[in-house]
Amino acid sequence: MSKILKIRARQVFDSRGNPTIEAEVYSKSLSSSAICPSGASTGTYEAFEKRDKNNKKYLGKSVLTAVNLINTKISKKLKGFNVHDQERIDAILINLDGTRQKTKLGANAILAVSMAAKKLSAKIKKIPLYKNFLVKNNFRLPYPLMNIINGGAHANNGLRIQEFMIRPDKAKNFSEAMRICFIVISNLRNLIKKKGLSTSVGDEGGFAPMIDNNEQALDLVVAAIKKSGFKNGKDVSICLDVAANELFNKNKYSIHSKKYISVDQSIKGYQKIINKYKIKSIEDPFAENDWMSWNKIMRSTNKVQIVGDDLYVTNLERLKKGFLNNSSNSILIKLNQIGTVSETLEVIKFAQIIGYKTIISHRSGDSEDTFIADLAVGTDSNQIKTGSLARSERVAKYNQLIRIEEQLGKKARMNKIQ
Ligand code: 2PG
Ligand code: MG
Repeated sequence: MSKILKIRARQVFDSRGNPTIEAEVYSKSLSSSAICPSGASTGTYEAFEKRDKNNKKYLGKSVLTAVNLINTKISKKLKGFNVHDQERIDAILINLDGTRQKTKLGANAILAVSMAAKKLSAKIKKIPLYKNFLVKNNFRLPYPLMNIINGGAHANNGLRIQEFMIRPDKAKNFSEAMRICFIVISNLRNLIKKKGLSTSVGDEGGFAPMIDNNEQALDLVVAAIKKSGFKNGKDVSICLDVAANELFNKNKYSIHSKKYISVDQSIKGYQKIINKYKIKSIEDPFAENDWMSWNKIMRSTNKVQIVGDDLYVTNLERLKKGFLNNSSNSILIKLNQIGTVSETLEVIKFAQIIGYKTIISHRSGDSEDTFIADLAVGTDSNQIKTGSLARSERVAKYNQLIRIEEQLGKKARMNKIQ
């Protein structure tokens, strides 16, 4: 009943229209499938995404070799194993690959199988997926970090900062959090329209108006919050993902304008916008190898959530290094940065032990798969970052959280931000 019978994979497409992998794990009578996401602003230390670089039919982007590896090698190896033993399954996949960054099989192949196994295990146990992770009772819902203006590598408007997000800090429950975000986004749409700018959206569903000045974007967000009748910094907070890897050159950064300036000047720029716009969270303020600057910004503020994404790449070794260096107080979690469900859970557990906030995240190339919504609840993560209230691959995760809240009924509670 719980034994893996076979695994089948297919090439499907992600939200940017690029090929990606769907794996389906079968037991005797049931099966579950999962789709691997894909990033654009990727960190150097992320696990490897395997693509058929030489297959010109898909401009080098197909994943047919990885699909074939699942259908042959991986399926053969995992046949007969207990699907509830996730750690064993993941260990076998890691060993079968045998490389540090999962370059042989591809982390995209490995992760699709790992997630599908986790889903099948829940299905066989007849429990919802969120009950099949770390938390066993007292489930809490995460606060949404909604990305409402897109810039950087996710849009072509020239905005330096990649993501301008809102977090409804005063929401008492998840549905209320969604209502607050809905109102702010609706007002933002009107404000952008009034300025004669386009309300078309970027890769993560946030607006991508043709503005190229961070403060102009921040002014728009503040105005939308105000127009909605909320207090910026109290009811709704502004959060940023700078994705500074993309803005780094020879120890200088071009975060605040196109001009490259020193780290100290960049920190001054951060302090200015933190105070002016009451910013509560900054992700990847500096580049992935610039540990000193992370420590500097941590020492320059104690009010702001500093989030490591490309810095940690959901990797335990890098998180330990960051902890010793006092680099941040929070970590972004992306399954495909490390490549298996078990390793992801290890990182979350360690982060929570050292008092870091865990934020579960989508990728800019994502799919209809809602695994991360359940993962956020099942790991007691404080926040979830999964785009705006637009594009079904983003909204699907929020809708799943609404369902989970409904299922939990009176027992449902929100996580804690502070
Ligand atoms: C990020 C992510 C998700 P990408 O930088 O946090 O928003 O983007 O998937 O392109 O790395
Ligand atoms: Mg990021």
